[in-house]
Amino acid sequence: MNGDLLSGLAPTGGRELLAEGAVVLRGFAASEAAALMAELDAILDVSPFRRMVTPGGYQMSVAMTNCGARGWVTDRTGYRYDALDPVSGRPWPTMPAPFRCLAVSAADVAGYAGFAPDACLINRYEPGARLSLHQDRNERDLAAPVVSVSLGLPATFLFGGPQRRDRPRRVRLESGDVVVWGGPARLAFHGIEPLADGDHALTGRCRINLTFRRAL
Ligand code: MD3
Ligand code: FE
Repeated sequence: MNGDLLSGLAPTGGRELLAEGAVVLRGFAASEAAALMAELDAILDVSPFRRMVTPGGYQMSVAMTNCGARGWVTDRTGYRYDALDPVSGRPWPTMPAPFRCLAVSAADVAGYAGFAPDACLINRYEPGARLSLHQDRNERDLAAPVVSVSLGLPATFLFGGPQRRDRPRRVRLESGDVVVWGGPARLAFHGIEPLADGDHALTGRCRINLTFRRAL
């Protein structure tokens, strides 16, 4: 799995090895970004962005929604994947084919053939919104990677280690960048610094991040 990337060879062809198991594909989604935003509009008609509440009782600054057979939700009772959107009371919108194809091909390029995402968490950052350091461990199969797609305003991603205390590296993610997180990077602590204000032709005054996961 992940042969040449894990063996320490120099990255080639736009693949940039951030750490063992973390592969950046700069601009991989750039040519499809507008099509992805059009699909997002249809998702939002059914399951709009909402700011969820953490188990600790804080409202998140990032607004979220989902598409796919499962969606990630948080409320006072905890974090989980759910087949139903608690706002609409209906299933999450189907994962559009252009979303799925992009995620599967990015995973394939990074060495994860056969990635079968069943959940896509969609995050919206407005100026000042941030995501504090956390691990993603609500997924049943931690051998499957997570694929993230950045759209709109740039952000500073914080990439830490396996322990919360590990000092994070700062990585700038721009519109069209795709990152595949697997192997030892899958359980790394990570976050997003408060979004700087700006205006982007694709999204206006926000950043959108799609994360594709195998939840079940
Ligand atoms: C590394 N999202 O949704 S994407 C998240 O930009 C999340 O919205 C951030 O962290 C965002 O959980 C960062 C990059 C990312 C996503 C998931 C990961 C990196 C990851 C899971 C494991 C390790
Ligand atoms: Fe995360």
